[in-house]
Amino acid sequence: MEIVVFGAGSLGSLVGGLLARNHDVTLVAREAHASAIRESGLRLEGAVDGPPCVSPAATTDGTGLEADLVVVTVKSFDTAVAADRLATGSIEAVLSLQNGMGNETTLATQLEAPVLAGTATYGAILQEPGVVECTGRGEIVLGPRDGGSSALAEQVGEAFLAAGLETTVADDMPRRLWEKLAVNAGINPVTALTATENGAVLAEPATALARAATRETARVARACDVSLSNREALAAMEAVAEATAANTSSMAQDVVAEQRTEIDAINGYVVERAAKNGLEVPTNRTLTALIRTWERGRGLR
Ligand code: KPL
Repeated sequence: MEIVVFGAGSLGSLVGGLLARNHDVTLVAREAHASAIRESGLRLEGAVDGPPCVSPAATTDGTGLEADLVVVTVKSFDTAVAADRLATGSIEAVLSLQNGMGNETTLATQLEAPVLAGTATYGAILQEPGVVECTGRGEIVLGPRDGGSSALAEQVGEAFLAAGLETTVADDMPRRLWEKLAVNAGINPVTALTATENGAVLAEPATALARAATRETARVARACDVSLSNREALAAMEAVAEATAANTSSMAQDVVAEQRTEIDAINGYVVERAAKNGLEVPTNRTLTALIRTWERGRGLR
């Protein structure tokens, strides 16, 4: 398959690097990362099996691309721009592997190709341009964005499995996306605000805060007709925090790098949907306000 990974930061570089062992992969990345890959290839470190060096193509220009599959891994606030660029090319299928809600709808509105939804709990860090480290083996779940099954989802799932990525093809992606949102709503802002690793949310005092954010998210999911109990959401959040205990969440990485976070598409989305359904979500509201205040203080919004 000809595969483009659009937004090759940490997760995109890990996924793209592994897929490059069996497929013709192009990474759309920032200038320094793209030129390091063009010069010396991409080095895969940490919890990955197989040869450590791969040679995908790398570019900074996301326009006019041709691909059988585009894996979109940009931050949620860049999805509309990514979709605009992708619309100038020729693409057979798209998979969103992003945090937060609303990404698939943005892509599907602007592109003619079928859009699959996906979630990922792999831990990855871009150590330096041209070097990505897998800091924790997680799972990728993907499937049609409205639920159900499709031959395309099966084909993409097989390619991911063959690349050594733990992958499940699911027929209930709307529910899976809410479950992942509940995981991220609990882990990401709490670890970002306290400069801790994911495992911190398993112990007091952070656990009460993370659990409250996750429970509120499950309640909003149910108000949106998605069957997600508090118990299921909490079990998912705790399982991810345990499996990735030593990892730094993407939002904590953003804060360290003084970059804009995905708060709007995670806790901000929960607050928005709660308001539409007449629900109070005080913990998500507080976490959203704190992260937005931090972003404003650094001129990031
Ligand atoms: O998705 C993640 C993130 O960091 O954004 C988790 C699952 C919390 C893994 O770190």
